[in-house]
Amino acid sequence: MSRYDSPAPNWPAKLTPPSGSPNVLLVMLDDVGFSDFGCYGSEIDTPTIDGLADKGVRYSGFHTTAMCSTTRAALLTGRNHHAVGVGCLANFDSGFPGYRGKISHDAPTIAETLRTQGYRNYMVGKWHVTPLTETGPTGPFDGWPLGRGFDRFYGFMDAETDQYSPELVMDNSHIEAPGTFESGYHLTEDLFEHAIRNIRDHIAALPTTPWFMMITPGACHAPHQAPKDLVDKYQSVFSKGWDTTREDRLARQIKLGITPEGTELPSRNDRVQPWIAHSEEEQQVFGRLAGAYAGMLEHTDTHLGRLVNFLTEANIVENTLILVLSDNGASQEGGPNGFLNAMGPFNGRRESMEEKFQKIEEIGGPKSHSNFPWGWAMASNTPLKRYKQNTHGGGIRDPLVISWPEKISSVNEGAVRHQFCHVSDLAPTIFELIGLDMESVTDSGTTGVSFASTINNSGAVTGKTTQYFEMFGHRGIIHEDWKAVAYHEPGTAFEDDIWELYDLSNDFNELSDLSEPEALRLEKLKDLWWTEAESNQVLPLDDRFGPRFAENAERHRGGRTNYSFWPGMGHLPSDVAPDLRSRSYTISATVELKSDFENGVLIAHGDATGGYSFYFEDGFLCHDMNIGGDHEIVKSAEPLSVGRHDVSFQMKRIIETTDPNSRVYSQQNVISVKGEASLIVDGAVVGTLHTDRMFFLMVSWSGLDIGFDRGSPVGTYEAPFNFTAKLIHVTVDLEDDQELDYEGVGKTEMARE
Ligand SMILES: [Ca+2]
Ligand SMILES: [Ca+2]
Repeated sequence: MSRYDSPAPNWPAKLTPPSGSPNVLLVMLDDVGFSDFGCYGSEIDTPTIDGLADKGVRYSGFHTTAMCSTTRAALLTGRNHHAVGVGCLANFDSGFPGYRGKISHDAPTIAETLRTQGYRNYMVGKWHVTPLTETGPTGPFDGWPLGRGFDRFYGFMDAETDQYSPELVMDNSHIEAPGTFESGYHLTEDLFEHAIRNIRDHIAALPTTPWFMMITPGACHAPHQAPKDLVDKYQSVFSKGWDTTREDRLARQIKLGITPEGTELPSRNDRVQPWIAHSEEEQQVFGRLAGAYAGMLEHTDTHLGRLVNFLTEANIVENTLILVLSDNGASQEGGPNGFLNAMGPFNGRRESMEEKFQKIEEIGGPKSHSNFPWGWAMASNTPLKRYKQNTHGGGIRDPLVISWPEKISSVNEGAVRHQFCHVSDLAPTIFELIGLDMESVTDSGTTGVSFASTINNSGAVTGKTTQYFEMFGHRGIIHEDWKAVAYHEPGTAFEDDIWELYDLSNDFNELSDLSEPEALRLEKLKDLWWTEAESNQVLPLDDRFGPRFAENAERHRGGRTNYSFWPGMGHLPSDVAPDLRSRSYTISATVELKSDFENGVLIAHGDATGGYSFYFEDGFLCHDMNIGGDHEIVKSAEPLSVGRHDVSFQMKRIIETTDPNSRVYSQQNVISVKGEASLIVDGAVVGTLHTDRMFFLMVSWSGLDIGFDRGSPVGTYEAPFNFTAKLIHVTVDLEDDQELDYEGVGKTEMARE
C-alpha cells in the first residue's frame, strides 16, 4: 500500500446500554425522618410519593449512614463511606485515609459506571461531597459533579442553602439565582423545573438513550422554608403536639404494615419534655416550626409530582426506575427549642422564647433560618430512638420507595419489603435492575449487595448479612438480624461506651436490650465491628467536632491574612472568603465618586439572616454588621465629596481576660469581648462603633460579592444595590489575633450539617 492509498475507515463501537434499559430517577430528600412520608404513617400530605409507593414497593429495613456527605458518598459509589474517604463530612479533611472529605478517585461513582454503558447523567440539587475549600471559582473541579461522571449539574455544593436566595452552581460555575422571594422564587421549584428541562433536552437530542438523574433538594434540611399557606396548614395540624403525633403515626405504621403488630413507642429521647409540659406560647412556636418543616416536605412532593407528570406525558414513566429516599434520620441540630434564625446564637446573640414568639410569623420566610426542636425530630423518626448523627434507628433507618411500572408486577404493587438493606447497596441494585454485567461492575469496586431480587419477591434472600455503622464515634453493626450499637458521649473514652444488643427480628425499634443474657453474642458482634472498621478505614476513631473544623480552617486559610478583590470577579462561597471570625480586621476600598450622593455596595458577605456589608447610601459611607438579623450600622457624618477616596472599616477586637498575658481563651477566663470599630475616609475617622457583638463562630452560609449584594441583602437596602460610582479595588486585611472557640465553632458547623 502506498502512502497515498486510503485505508478503510473504522469507527469504534458506540457504547450502548443493554436493550430496554430504564431511565433511572433517584430522588434523595434531606434529613427526612422514617415516618414522614404519608405512606410511612405521616399526616403530612405526600400524594406523589404515596402514589409511587402504591404502584411500587417500599422498604421498612432500609438504612443509611446518619449524615449527609457520608450517605451521598456511599450511595454514589456503592461502597462504605469510610472506604472511599468520606468517613465524616465534606467540611474537613482530617488527614486520615477514611476522612478526606472527598470521594476517592479509586471508587467510580454510579454516574461514571453508567457513562461507560452509554447513559447520560444529570445531577440536580445538593452535592456536599467536595471539600468546601475546593468549591470556589478555581476548584479544583475533579471532585465536583462534572468531575465525577455527571454531564450536567444544577444545584449547590454546601450542606445547606437559603431556599429563596440559594448559592447556586451550574456545571462548574457559581451563578445568580433566577429569582427572589419577592418574585415568587423557591429553590425546590427551580430544581424540579431544571430537572424537567434536562429531560426535555435529553429527549430532543437522544430519544433512545436512557438517562440517570439524581435529584437532591435542600428539603427538609434546615433552613426550613416553605410557602406561608403550607406553614399555616401544618401549624394547625401539629398543634396536637409531638406525643400525640408519635402515637398517631405508630398506629398508622402498624396498619400499613411498616412496623410489626405490637410495636411500642420508646420513651421520649433524652431531654425531650412532654408536649403538655410546655407553655402555650412555646407550643405555638414549636407548632409553627413543625409547620415549616412539614410545609417544605409537601411543597417538595408537589414539585416532584410535576416531574412525574411530565414523565407520564412524555410516555417514558413506564420504563423509568424511580427511587425516593431520605439520606439520614430527622435532625437534632435544632436543639431543645428550635431556632427561628440560627445565625444569631452562633454569634453570641441569644434567641429568647419571647423573641421567637414575637417573630413567629417570620418562620418559613426569607428572614428565617429555622430548624425544629428535638421533640419534633423525635416524632419524625417514629418509632425509632435518637436522631441523625446517631447509629440507633432514628439516625440510620430511613424510608425508601421504589417504582418501575414496567417491571414491578401487579401482585407486588403497594407491597412493603422487610429485607435489611443499606444505601451502599443501591448502586449494585440499580446496576442489576438495568441488566449490567454484575461481574464487571463488581470488579469496578462496589461492595454493597444488590437487593434487586426483593422487588418482585417478598421472600428473596439478598445475601446481605453484615453492615457496620460509625459516625462521630457512635458505633453500630447489624449482622443476621442482630444489632449491636453504642452511643458515644463526645469527649469521653471510647472504652467507656456501653454497647447495647437487639434482636431486630423481634424488636423493630431497639427496645429490649439483650446485652446481658446474650453477652457472648455481643462480644462476637463487637469483634466483627472491629474487623469491619479495620478493613474500611474507620480507624482511628475520632469524636471531635469543633477541633476538626477549626484545624481545617487554619490549614486552608489560617496563614492568609490579605485578600485582594477587583470588581467584576465572580461569587466567592463562604469557605473561601476572608475568615473574619473572632479577630481584628480591616476592610478597605478605593473609589472614584462622580457626585456626593452615590449609592451601592462595595463588598457584602452574607444575607438577611447575618453578614456584613460596606456600602454607600445617598453619598454617606456605611458599614452594617448584621448579627442574626440585628443591624449595627455605622455611618459617616457627611456625604463624601466628588473624587477619589480611600475608605476603610477597621474592627479591633478587645478581649478582657482574667490573665492578660495568656492568649488561650476559654469561657472560664474571658470576662468580656468587645469590638471597637472605626469608619475612615482618607485617613480621618468619620464614624465609630462600640459593640459587644462580633462574628464569633460564623459569618454566613451565603458567600461574598464585590460591587453589589446578590440575592438576599445583608443590609436594610434592596438587593442587588449595585455601586453607582467607580469601584477600583477592595482589600481585606486580617490580624493574626484570631482565637476561635473550637467547641463553639464545631457546634455551629454541626448545626449546618
Ligand atoms: Ca441529611
Ligand atoms: Ca447577599
